[in-house]
Amino acid sequence: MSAVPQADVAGERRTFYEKIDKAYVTPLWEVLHALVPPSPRTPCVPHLWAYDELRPWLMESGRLITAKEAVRRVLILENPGYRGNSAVTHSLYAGLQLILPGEVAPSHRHTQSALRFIVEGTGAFTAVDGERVTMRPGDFIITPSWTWHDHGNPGGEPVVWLDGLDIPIVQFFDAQFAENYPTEQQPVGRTEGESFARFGSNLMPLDFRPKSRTSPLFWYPYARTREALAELARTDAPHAAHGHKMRFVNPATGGWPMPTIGTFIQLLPKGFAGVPYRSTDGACFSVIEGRGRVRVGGAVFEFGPRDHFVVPAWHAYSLEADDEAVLFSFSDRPVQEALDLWREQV
Ligand code: 1HN
Repeated sequence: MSAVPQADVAGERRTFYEKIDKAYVTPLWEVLHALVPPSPRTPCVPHLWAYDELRPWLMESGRLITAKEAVRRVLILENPGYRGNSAVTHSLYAGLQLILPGEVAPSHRHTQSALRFIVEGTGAFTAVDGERVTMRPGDFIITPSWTWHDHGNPGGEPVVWLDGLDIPIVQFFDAQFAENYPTEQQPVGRTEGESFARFGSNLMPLDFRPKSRTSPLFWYPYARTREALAELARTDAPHAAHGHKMRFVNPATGGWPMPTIGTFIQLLPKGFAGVPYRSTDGACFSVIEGRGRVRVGGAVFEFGPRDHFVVPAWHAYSLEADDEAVLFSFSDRPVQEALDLWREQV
């Protein structure tokens, strides 16, 4: 039995907290429940960005600023539950980048890893460490950490792609470095397709030894991806939640293309109605083909080609397709797996 009445205890505690607070000390028992919740808590919420709404704003940004002045002309897909943080999930960044005919996005490098998933238009290129690749819708391209990269559009139409970066992860570790290349465009030292010839045909040079965890293959063309999906769909029964889902691989290691970001492609057969699924890696999706809907957290988001949506960590979601649909997605799964944190529930 306490000799002190409860009201006084509350007052005494407050006085105590104020006293120690001045010395940057704070009691664990007031925050313990929030620090170690029984299941994942995220500030992020599910959301869908309809391309029909975003496209006019992308084109408007094209009139307001050049790619050169902007450095990168991007509209960030910012999670509605996590405004002001330039993040689509708690750990990842997403944005839609526009490059107009004749424009150049100047060369630079940074420790953040990036992916491009081409949404609209053909004829722009991205250059990675001296090799250019022409972007086509559905192509998945990586810009490994600390590689020089610039983009250009010598073609005749606007080109839009989804950028996915590990910015919040690198920020968390305070490990950001960046620098500009001395000239606007880096010199082209290799012919287009060299990396693909070396690493894109289930072959690699005999003495190749990976120097990093990032894939030496930086272009995963949609033509190949689509073929693989079609064959899988022809021969396999779909997974109850995912339909026909594959992960992109680093051909030199069998691991993920990048150490911080996992990337996926899935085909939902016409009429598919998936069972609910959740995992600890929240994901950002880009719709390539088909129409359907995603049910998540009591909401229903109808999707069609070029729409983007986010499913936060440990939010059960289910996918449905009216016609055959293809979805690209990316998440922080490689990081969680490396740290033995990743869990899923079907
Ligand atoms: C970046 O370098 C690119 O190279 C795109 O296209 C988006 C967002 C934040 C920081 C660097 C690019 C970026 C970025």
